[in-house]
Amino acid sequence: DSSDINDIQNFTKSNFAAPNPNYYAKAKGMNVIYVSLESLQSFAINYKMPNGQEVTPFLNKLTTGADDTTYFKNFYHQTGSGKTSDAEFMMENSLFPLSQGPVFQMKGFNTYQAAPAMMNQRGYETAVFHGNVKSFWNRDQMYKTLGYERFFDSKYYDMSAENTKNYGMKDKPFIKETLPYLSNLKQPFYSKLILLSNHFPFGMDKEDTTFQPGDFGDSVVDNYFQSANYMDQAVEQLFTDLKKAGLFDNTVIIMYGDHYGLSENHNDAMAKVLGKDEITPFDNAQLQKVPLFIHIPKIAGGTVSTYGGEVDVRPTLMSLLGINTKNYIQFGTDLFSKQHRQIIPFRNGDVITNKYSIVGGNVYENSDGKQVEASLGKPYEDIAKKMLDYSDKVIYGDLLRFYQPKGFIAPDVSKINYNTDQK
Ligand code: GP9
Ligand code: MN
Repeated sequence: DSSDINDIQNFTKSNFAAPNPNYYAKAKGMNVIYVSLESLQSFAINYKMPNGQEVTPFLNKLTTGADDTTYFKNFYHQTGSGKTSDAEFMMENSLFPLSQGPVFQMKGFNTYQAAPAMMNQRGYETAVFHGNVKSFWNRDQMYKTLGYERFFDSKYYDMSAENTKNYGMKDKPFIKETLPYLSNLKQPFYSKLILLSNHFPFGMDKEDTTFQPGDFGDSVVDNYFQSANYMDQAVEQLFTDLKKAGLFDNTVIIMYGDHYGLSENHNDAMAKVLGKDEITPFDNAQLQKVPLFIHIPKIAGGTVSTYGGEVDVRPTLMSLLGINTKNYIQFGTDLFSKQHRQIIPFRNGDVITNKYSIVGGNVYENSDGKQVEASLGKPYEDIAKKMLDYSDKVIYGDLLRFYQPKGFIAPDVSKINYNTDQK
């Protein structure tokens, strides 16, 4: 009931991680672009094919700090069955997705205090770009609820046969057609680009790539490298285009892999990819790492080893923008904060910390994968369970109806209409 919200607020407030002064407000007033890299997993970053070719040469450069970019190498996806949309949900709300069913579809009419609404009330224009029909994952409803003013879906793109594959636009034509829309937004803007090419079952049309697929005896795994490489090129193009458009130096760019692309069904081939005898449950847990890159203009980057998950991104971004979220109901903490909590709950009950991976009730040391006493995991499992339970209460009880952070202005959903301004 509504009294639960007080307990939950006390919990999230007491777990708030004070911002790091070296990062706080360093991107105040800047544009924001999220880029969902689809199923890119961290193993592909800096991976070399047996013939020596890098799969993601552009992203690999970013891991060295190129273009003022910070790379989080111990970052995990926390999605459930809502896949891409679950990742989006975490990024904008810092709440967990549900253990049963996609929250975008099941709770599209709830009250949220989401990032698009927070930015919109601060004078930001807010927009999503995605080359698929707007109803997929109930996005057209949920985006309104989250406060997005504009949704550039497939209607805005040239969805001809050569431009599309699988769910929709290929990444290169998508980026190309997005740039004019993006540069015409009123600045500052808060936006997100959802890529599609690196999606199961992967692989590219012949004319779109010269990258040689893998030879690991599993066509899904083999083709994964090809679409990851194609996406890497598309992202490089995005960076080049943003520079040309004069946007790069006043825009924070957050790029993330939304969830795994290669399930446990592909473990035989993955063992070959990683040069291991087999993929153990511990290895499989590490394969849930997805890359997180944050370009912050004029802030030196590089690779950091902080442990975190998708739920941590919103508090991180808000700190960069100089927005205090202490009074928000959120379950993540700022990845740049010295107080960042390195406990990552997953919807299947597993938990990863900076020290341990707790997988199926067994506890392993992250450093060497050695199994240790199960009781060592208990305190982390308890905290993780509490976080998930509280988040579920918020969502199932629609509890944000009863709590509004000071200064937050709820979006006027009745004023949002994605049908009016077509290209
Ligand atoms: C569909 C795209 C892919 O629009 O976001 O969704 P996924 O299957 O990865 O959840
Ligand atoms: Mn996805």
